[in-house]
Amino acid sequence: MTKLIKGGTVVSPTGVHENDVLIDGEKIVALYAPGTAPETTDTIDATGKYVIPGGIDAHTHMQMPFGGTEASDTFDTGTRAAAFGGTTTIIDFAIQRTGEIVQDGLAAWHAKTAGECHIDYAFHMILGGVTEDALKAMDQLVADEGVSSFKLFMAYPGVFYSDDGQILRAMQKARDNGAMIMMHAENGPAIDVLVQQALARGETDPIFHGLTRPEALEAEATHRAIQLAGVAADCPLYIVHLSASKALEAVAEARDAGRNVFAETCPQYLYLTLEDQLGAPGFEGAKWVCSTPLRSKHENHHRDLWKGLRSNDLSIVSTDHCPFCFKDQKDMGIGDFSKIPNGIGSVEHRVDLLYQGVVDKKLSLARWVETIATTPARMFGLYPRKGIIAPGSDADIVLYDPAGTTRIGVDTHHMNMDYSAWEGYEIAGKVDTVISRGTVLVRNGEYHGRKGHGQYVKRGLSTYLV
Ligand code: DUC
Ligand code: ZN
Ligand code: ZN
Repeated sequence: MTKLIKGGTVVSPTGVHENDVLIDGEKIVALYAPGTAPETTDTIDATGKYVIPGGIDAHTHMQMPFGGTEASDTFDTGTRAAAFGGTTTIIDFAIQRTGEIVQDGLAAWHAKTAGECHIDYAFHMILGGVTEDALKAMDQLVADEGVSSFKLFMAYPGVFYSDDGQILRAMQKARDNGAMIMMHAENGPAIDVLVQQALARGETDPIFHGLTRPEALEAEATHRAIQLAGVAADCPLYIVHLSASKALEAVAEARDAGRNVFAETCPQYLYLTLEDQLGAPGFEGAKWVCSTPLRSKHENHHRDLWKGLRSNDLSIVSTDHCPFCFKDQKDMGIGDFSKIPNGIGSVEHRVDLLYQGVVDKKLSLARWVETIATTPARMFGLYPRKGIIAPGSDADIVLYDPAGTTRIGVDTHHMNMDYSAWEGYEIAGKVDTVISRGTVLVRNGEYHGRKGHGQYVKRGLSTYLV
C-alpha cells in the first residue's frame, strides 16, 4: 500500500527542500522533486505544511512510581497525548529499584507497556543500585535487550542515589560496552541539608523547592559527573534536564575539549521561571515542582539555554514528562514542599513549544527538527530507522502547519492531568497530521490511532559520539 505526501516542504537537519514523500507500508521509500512522483491513489496534500520526522521524546516517565504516588499518565493516555502533539516515539525509563534485579525492573516495564502504547517506544534503564550483578546486567541489556543507556542519580539519597564510587564503576562498564550514562546532576546530600533547614525555619511553600536546589549544586554535580566520566576514559555522558547557565558552562567546556559529553534541556527551562510559576501565590506553585527546578528570571538562564541549543552545547529537547494531578497528588505537599511529587507534564507540547522558538527567531527550522527528532535518534541508537525523512526509514512523519495556531489548556489537552503547566500558551503553529509507521494517527485534530499500535524498538549504540 503506497501513500504520497504531496506538495509539502520537507525539513531535515541539513535544510529545507520541496519534496514529495512516497511511503510503502511502514517505510519511506523515496523522495521526489515536485511533480515527478508516480501516481498513487492515496495522496495526502501537504501544501503549505512542513513535513518533518516524527518527534522523539527521549525522556518520559509514564506511570512512574514516585514520591508515594504514580505519574498520572499511563502508557495508554501518555502515548496518545504524545501522538496528538507530533511525537511518534518515546524513550521511557524502566527502573531497577535498590535491591532489585535489573532484568526484573526491565520486565516490569515490558509488562506495563505491552499492548498499551499508541506510538513506538524504547527504554533507558534507571540503575537504583550499582552492584556487581547490576554491572553484569548492563552488558546483557546492551547486547540482548536493546537498552543502551543507563540513568544514574546524584540526587535523591535513599531512593535512586548513587555515590561517586558507584557512578565511576558504572561509567567504566559503559566505557567498555559502549553504553551512554545519563546523569541526574544535582548534589542530593547537600540539597537534603538545605531542605531540612528550610522546613525547620517554617519555609514550606513550593518556591522553597527551587530555593533549596540552587544552581551551584546543579553546576557542581554536572562538573563532577564530567570529571568522573573523564576518569572513566571519556565514557559517553549525557546530562538530563539541564536547567542552569553554570551547568551549561561545564558542559560547554567539556565539549570544547572534544569530550563525549552531551546534554538535553526541557521546555519548562526555556520558558518558565522560579518567580512566575514556582512562586505563584499559595500552593499554586506546586504545579511546577520538578527537579531540576525552574530558575530565576533575574538571571540569564533562558537566554543561555536557547543559545546552547543553537550552538549544540545542548543537543536535544526532551520533556522529562512526569505528570501528577494537582488534586490528590501535588496536594500531598501542602505544608511541606518536600512532599510534593516532582514532575511536569509536557509530552503533548514539546514539538509546538520548540516551534515557537523558530517563530521567535531563536532556532532555525533545521535546528528545530534536529533537536526534537534527529539528534535524539542518533544519540540513542534509533537512527536511521527513526529521526529522518529518508528512503528506508520508518514512515514516522508529521505535517506541521505554520499558519495554524495551538492554544494550550487543560480543557483541550489529552494528557491525564487536571491542570496544564502551560495554561494559556498560544503557539504560532499547529500539528496537522501525524503518521506512525505509515498509519495516520491524527488528521485535522481527529484521532485515528489505537492502543497497541506502538511497538517496542530495540536500540543500538549511540551513533552521535565524537
Ligand atoms: N525529576 C522530576 O521532576 N520528576 C521525576 C524524576 C526527576 O528526576
Ligand atoms: Zn532526573
Ligand atoms: Zn526524568
